[in-house]
Amino acid sequence: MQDISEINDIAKQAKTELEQIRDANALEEFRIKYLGKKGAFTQAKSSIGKLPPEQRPTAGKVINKAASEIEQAFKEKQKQFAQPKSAKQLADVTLPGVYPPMGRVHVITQTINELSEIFSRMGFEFIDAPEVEDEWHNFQALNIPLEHPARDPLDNFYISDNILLRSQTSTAQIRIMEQRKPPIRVVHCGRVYRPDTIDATHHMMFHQIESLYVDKGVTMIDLKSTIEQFAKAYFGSDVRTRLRSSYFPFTEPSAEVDMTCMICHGKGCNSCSGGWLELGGCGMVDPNVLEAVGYDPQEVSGFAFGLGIERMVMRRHQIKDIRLFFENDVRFLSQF
Ligand code: FA5
Repeated sequence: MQDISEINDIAKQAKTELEQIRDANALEEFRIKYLGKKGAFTQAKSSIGKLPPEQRPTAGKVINKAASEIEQAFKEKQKQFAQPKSAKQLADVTLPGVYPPMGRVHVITQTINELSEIFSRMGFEFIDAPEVEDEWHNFQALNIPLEHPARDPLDNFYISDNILLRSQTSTAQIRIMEQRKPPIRVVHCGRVYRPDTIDATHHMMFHQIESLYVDKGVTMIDLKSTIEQFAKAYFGSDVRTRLRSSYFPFTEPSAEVDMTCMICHGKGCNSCSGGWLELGGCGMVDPNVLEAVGYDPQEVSGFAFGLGIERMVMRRHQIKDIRLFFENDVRFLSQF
């Protein structure tokens, strides 16, 4: 070493090289080159004695400082390439435990579980049904004829000519009626698919709950009281429901189910329509549907309803945007 500036150059070079190191072998080569017995810093230290006496104290300080900085940076890098400890080394029972972050059941699944409990208490059986359907179950059997606009390929997710992702859980009505004879009292929850434009209240994939009750002498009163009981059990005893006349091809008469707004309690506010919010559709099973599955409409009658599950959860928790359910943001999901 000729003078102190040389040590600064070595330190700078060492830093640059260290930053570029990507594996343990290169790190070892670095150690030998700079920090080993014959390394640049060791040699610089031993050549202090060759400097003029007045420069030696300053040179010693500069070398020690640079060497210790590089040593520190070297140790940090070493940690990156450290081999994992053996199971024996890790088995120190005196160490505090490390808890993995806990997952949780998605709020929609939680809701489906809750709906299952509510409807079980009311005597309904939970059933399963496929999401990939044929046109018979999604349309024809539900009294939706070939020329009906609801069958437009642009309004559905067709997989092939006759097969599509179901657009409504009403398919479950047909599935169960084909398998069983009345009395039938069932509920089905699941995903449905529609190429709707996504916004705060619409999604292309969402969940519905479908209910079907077929027996001798089932009337609109059974329908109305079942919906009312369910709404009170899920939303709270102060909630009221109403049926508003409507049209669905598979029910006659048909109605929209409305519930009182949970913000203004039916008085009317800017979150609802005159104190009411739509929950879904319902009606008495159309005789054509009963005939399609081989039932005699003179002998039995039934009611059915289908409600949007995301919209229900949004009402209950005052969630403003349906997209939150599907974005997997744990800050949202961990609240439920
Ligand atoms: C139906 O799907 C009928 N199958 C309901 C029915 C069942 C009527 C049995 C009669 C008898 P509708 O298309 O209105 O009806 O959908 C029902 C509910 O699903 C709506 O009220 C709404 O809550 C929800 N829904 C509809 N489209 C969307 C969407 N794009 N995103 C989120 N929820 C939706």
